[in-house]
Amino acid sequence: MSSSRSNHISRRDFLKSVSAIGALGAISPSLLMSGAAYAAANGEVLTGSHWGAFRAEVKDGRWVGVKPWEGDPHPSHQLKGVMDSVYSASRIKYPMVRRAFLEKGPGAAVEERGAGDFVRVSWDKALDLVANELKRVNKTYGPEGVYAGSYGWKSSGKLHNCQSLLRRALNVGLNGGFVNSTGDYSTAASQVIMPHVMGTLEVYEQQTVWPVVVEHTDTLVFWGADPVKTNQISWTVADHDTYTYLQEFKDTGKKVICIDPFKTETAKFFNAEWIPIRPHTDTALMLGVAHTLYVEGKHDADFLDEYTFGFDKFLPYLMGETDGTPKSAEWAANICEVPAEQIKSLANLFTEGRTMLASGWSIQRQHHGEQSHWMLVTLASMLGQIGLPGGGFGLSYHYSCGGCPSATSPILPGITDGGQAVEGAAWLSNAGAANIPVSRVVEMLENPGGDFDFNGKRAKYPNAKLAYWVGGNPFAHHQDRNRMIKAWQKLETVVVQDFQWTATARFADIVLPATSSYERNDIEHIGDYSLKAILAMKKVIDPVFEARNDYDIFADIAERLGNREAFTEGKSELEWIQSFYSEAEKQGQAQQMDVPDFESFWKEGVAVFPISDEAKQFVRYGDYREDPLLEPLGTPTGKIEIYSKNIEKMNYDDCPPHPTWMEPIERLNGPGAKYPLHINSSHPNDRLHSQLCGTVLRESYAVAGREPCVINPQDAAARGIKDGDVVRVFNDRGQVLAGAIISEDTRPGVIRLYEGGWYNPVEGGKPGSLDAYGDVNCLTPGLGTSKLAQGNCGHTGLADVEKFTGTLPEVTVFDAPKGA
Ligand code: PGD
Ligand code: PGD
Ligand code: 6MO
Repeated sequence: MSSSRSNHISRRDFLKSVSAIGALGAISPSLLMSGAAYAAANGEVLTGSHWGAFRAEVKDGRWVGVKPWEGDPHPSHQLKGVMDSVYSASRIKYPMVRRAFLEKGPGAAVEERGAGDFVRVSWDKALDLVANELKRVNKTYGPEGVYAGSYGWKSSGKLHNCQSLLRRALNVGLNGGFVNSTGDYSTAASQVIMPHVMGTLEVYEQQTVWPVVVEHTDTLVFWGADPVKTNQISWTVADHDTYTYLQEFKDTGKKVICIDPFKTETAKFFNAEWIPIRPHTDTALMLGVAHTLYVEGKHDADFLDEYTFGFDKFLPYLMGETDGTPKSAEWAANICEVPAEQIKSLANLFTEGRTMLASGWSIQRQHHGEQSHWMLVTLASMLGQIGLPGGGFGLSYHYSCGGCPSATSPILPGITDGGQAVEGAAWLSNAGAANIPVSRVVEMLENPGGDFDFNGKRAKYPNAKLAYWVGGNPFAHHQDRNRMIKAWQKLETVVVQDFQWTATARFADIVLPATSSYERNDIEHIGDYSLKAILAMKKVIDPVFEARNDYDIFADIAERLGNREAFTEGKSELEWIQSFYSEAEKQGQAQQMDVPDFESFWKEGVAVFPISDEAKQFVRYGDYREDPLLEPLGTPTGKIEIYSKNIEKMNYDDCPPHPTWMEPIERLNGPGAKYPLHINSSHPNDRLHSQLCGTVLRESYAVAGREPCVINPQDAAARGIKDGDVVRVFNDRGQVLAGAIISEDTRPGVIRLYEGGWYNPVEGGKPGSLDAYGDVNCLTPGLGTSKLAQGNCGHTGLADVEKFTGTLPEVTVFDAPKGA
């Protein structure tokens, strides 16, 4: 989960302005009555979501058409799925309770979770059950009994942020008595290591802007990054401006290299040089390039001297003096399967002109994932171009249109969860009584009271007995599904609030139907980085079936816990939206920006902000390069840390104090590899994680009704698999069915099965069951990246594949459970 830090307003800033917000208590009655805030029965409504801003066409109260906002230069093809998600068969219609739970109480027949036996109840009954359970668990097990670290890609919008709303309700209702989570599944390893190395997060920060890259970069390297695919969506409302610049770069005819086991959309778009690296060996390849630079005297010794710390401690490792193994091109070639000659020519090419090393995040979402981005920074330091126009490295060109110049725009605050901003990571809050690294949730359930390490600290796993999940799908996003199913049985109560019958909802005891973001009003930025506009996310249609807004659900729960007023602060939906807008307006006025008043804005639906010439020239680390003494980095030495004394002090066996090649627990052709194929579980081109998997979009990509699995022709031939066959992908952790696509797009030894396919166990609830649709996380391992970051290793894992010859199980997961 990943808000651009530039978008964040800390709670402190927010509180400073509370008096101003208070002053807008008097909202003009004409506005509240104008109908602008209510879904129109007929006509067109401008609104937006992760997929961009769009106009929804409404007929007789039904959403019937969608067309992109005129300001979107490259609308996502997923928009039609967005519309379909509202009416899809997988929609949750009513509050539902698992029968055994309803009849026998919390903890009853937990092994039946996932079997789909639900009973419809009234909203009142459901809310009473939830509130009573929260109280009971809090009273019985104390402030660490409720897990509300609920993670996931919820919907855009500054008010209907269901995760903040959940924690806000528990803050006011249980006095903060709940367990929270830290970090995210996207960049867990990088966001912990980068502050040690660069003094800042990197992953959610503005890049050297695209106009500078287009003009100055000679070689653009996408290292495990597919910006054409992943920039379709944003954390706020996608602007899609990157696509214009990708085209501009392409038009220059300059060199683009894609280092990736898969021939990506980006590689195809640029007709790039494709280096089909063996997965999980990027650190070795980088070391091979670094070694070549050093032995050929092509490294920038002056840059290393002036701007970095600890190269002298890293060098003996690079040269093999500390471990007897020089990290030569030949050494690297043996590991990463890129020929030594090619590694050497990369070293030459990178020094010949301006080189931008643009990395995605898959290479840190793997075992020892901390090392790859640390080594990337080290390599960029040896090239000496950090802080020069078009040179250096970037960790966010592929995400939410990072690198698009930022407009002169005010920043919207949003609903708060009641915690304080965390020092050094202002996008997190310290709400809650305890905290775990987000992807350690299964370990927490397995090992309450057990120790865990995290970034230099040691803490104990809390004893959580109730989990409340909103806006996320852990039965899609978490690894090692079968291990997870067993761990889930330790919970006495599971509450899930969603608008889709996800696998997570199916594994719940109490299921509450939420509205989609198209059934309520909200406000959001367009462009995480470009901040190019503020959008009124207007309600398109009235809530379907018995769906209710998360806000109203939590207000009712807060009331049952005794504190509705503290939750709502007496404000209506529109009053909240106006309060956020007015705060932005005030900022804008203080900085001489031209910000329309709220009434005009809401009527217009969007306020677009100008982009200055200065913003189009931004060079990341330009100021540091210019004056390293006056503009030091936020690291202990004020420099780029190739060696970290802080990490040295932690003394972790799995994260040494300088970037190091470390064997992951399993990798293709690695020592002791038990299975012959690597599973590439990258992000889907046709949906957002699991979102929209239950929509018409699936018709365009499913193979034999299942999630597609791309297999190289050599691997397919060796197993007698043909295009369109149903295959079984399996390892010791699980087994899934998928539909085969035979293609050279994936290198030999690597199969691709996107993350986010809906988990459809043939025997619901039973660990080890065959998954009929294709949830890749049945196959991936659940361990942490290292003691430092404890991130997820979603991209790690080996398996085998065979043609499926048994009786084909039906795919049932895209319909609601029986009777629901
Ligand atoms: P989504 O499918 O987006 O996945 O995991 P995440 O849990 O974010 O789930 C969001 C859920 O929120 C959906 O079920 C949606 O219906 C629901 N929702 C949306 N809006 C609302 C709302 O307003 N209210 C409520 N109540 N619910 C709402 C994503 C995670 O997966 C991420 S970010 C990454 S980077 C990881 N990637 C990988 C990977 O690369 N490889 C593997 N193997 N595994 C991964 N898992 C991670
Ligand atoms: P992935 O697709 O997982 O995306 O952004 P991230 O960069 O993590 O991986 C990018 C590329 O890395 C893929 O082409 C994959 O083949 C390659 N790769 C995998 N393993 C290796 C390896 O070991 N070495 C090398 N060199 N390459 C490797 C994810 C980002 O995308 C995130 S976190 C989120 S939450 C968003 N999710 C989506 C989404 O679900 N769908 C779309 N369309 N767009 C998204 N954008 C965001
Ligand atoms: Mo992510």
